[in-house]
Amino acid sequence: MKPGLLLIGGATERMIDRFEAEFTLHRLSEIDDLPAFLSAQGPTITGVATNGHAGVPTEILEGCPNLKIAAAYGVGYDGIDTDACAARGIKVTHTPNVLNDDVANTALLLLLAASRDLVFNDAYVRAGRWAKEGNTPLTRSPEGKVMGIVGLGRIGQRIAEKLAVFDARVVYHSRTRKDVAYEYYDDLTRMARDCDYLIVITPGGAATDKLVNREVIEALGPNGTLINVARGTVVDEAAMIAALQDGRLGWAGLDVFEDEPNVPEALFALQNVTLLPHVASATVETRQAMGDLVCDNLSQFLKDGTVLTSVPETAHL
Ligand code: A2R
Repeated sequence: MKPGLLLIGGATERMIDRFEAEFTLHRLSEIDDLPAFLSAQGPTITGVATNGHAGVPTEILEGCPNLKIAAAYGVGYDGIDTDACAARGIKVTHTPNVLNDDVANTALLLLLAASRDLVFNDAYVRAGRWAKEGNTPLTRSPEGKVMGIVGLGRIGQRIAEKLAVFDARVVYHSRTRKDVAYEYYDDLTRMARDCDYLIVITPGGAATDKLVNREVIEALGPNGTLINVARGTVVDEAAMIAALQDGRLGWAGLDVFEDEPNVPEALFALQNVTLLPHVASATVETRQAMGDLVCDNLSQFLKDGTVLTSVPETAHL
């Protein structure tokens, strides 16, 4: 009999095909009575496929005593209780690196869209306003500006490389200094004060909660642009909105929000923001590579008990 796999998050057809080849697949979305399912099938479940938001609910951890692997579709895993998984001997995997380029590209997309008022200008043409009202206001050039990256990890480093097209001066803040040519700031507020753009790309979770607080936002200031492709929790959303409303912060380009998919309505009224529905990695190519890595982790685990891309917290298992 094939081992059981419980699908908690979403998956593509290509992933489903591979899951079904190796596992008996159960989809959480099709289970009406979870306690009944867990008492009947829980012991057969060896793996779960999830994502960094849905995580692995405690009820499932407790109801699946033979669970050994939780494979997440995405690089961030702030919604997964990795301590609880490690304590139960469950390996947690994620999908680092394969999404670096598209997430970095999304940071550049938001940066350009915010700088050149892309959304406003597009709407202006579509509404037939150009012929009636004339040219739109001048926008801002990213060329030669100071761009601060908050979190110079796998994605942050790719962003830094891609910013070379703007001839920008790249600086960064992270917990530790890296062996790179970019200037390091151990103080985020001080860096924000020196920056025209602040690009946030740390993990979410408790350690980075509201890392970009009111003080950092005000240091970035009325001529500054905040780009967030990390997690909504990393920025104090209420402080950011207030600053965007009264001009203490110039512009923002946001792919992520505190309470997705709910976005504060106050943002809808602002001209100085560009909003995306958390799509940084959402290209056909990158989602396929992410899905393949989820499946490869599960397959390898079935073969020899090892995985390809463990999160650091369960790498010792
Ligand atoms: O640990 P360090 O010094 O390498 O810094 C990491 C930085 N970071 C922080 N920076 C400042 N304050 C913190 N409390 C803090 N915690 C972490 O974020 C590192 O430079 C960066 C994370 O890099 P990676 O672990 O390589 O993550 P990756 O693949 O770049 O993805 C970043 C995040 C995901 O977790 C998702 O939330 C999002 O991008 O898609």
